[in-house]
Amino acid sequence: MNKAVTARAHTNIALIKYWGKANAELIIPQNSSLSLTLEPFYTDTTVEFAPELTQDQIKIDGQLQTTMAGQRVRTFLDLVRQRVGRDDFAYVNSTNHVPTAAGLASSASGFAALAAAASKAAGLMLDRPALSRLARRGSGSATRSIYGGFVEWQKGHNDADSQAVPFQEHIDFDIQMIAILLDPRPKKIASRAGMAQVVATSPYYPAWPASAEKDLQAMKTAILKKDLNLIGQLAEANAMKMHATTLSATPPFTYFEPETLQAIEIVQGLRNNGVSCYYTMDAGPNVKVICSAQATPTILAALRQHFAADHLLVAQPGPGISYL
Ligand code: 2P0
Repeated sequence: MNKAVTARAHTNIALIKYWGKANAELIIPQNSSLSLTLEPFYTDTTVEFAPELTQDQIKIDGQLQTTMAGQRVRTFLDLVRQRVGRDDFAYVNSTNHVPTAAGLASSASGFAALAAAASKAAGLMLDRPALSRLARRGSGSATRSIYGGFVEWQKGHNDADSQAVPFQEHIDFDIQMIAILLDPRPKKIASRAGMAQVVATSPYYPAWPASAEKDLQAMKTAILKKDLNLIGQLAEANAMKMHATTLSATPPFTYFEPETLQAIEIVQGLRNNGVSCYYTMDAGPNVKVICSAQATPTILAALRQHFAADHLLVAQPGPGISYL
């Protein structure tokens, strides 16, 4: 019997970025990455297979999907159907509690929740490593959203070994993030296209995976030492190395907007005044500040002088996948 299954997945922000694929079909990355899963940014997705349907019916945030976002979901459902040998279609209803496509990685929570809900609705009982590998086929960053806390995506070599592992699920030191929403519009160059262009054309790209692997090892040590300053320094430098590859691509591009630099200057100014805070950025103009809960009121006060209060979102370490 068909049953509706609902899963919740939180988004994650990488401290060591995934940037570039070794295999585009299987989404095997060129480098391992490490992220922090965040509360309260999540996606709830319900999947129900239904014999009466003649095609998948996909709703995201209440909107019936007919274009590209819908196609990625359909392709993902095909993969699930193939695994269990069924050919019926499904209702998918997904609600993002994350600003979609604004650089807060709604594809991470979206495909992680879809992997969990669709596989269970189809009758597959997957453990977390298998769920992580399945989520990876939807979107690389979704691989990590199966787990809470600090999560490492071990790049592996193939479909069977490229998966996330929890590095530290329960964090017992003070770390959080402030996301500065600079631009709520969907981003101009999707991360998928951006990273492909960089891998194909940037003469600087080969330096990236090598440098990221070193950063990852240093980051793991910094986390184990609960050294927030070192975590922040490493994350900031790693993010800027990633962004340097976009300027060296042909044609060159950047995710920076004028306000991005303004936000970075505020963070640097606070730091010069003894406030411990660091920035990271993904494939969009938004800046995320890595800091302690203790320093957050001071940082928010400085940011509010330039940015609207409702564009400043505070996030704490969040949990892994759950079924509702
Ligand atoms: C990350 N990003 O590690 C990196 C840093 C953006 C910059 O993972 O093509 O949407 O679906 O695998 O996962 C965003 O890329 O790309 C991303 P696909 P995805 O978080």
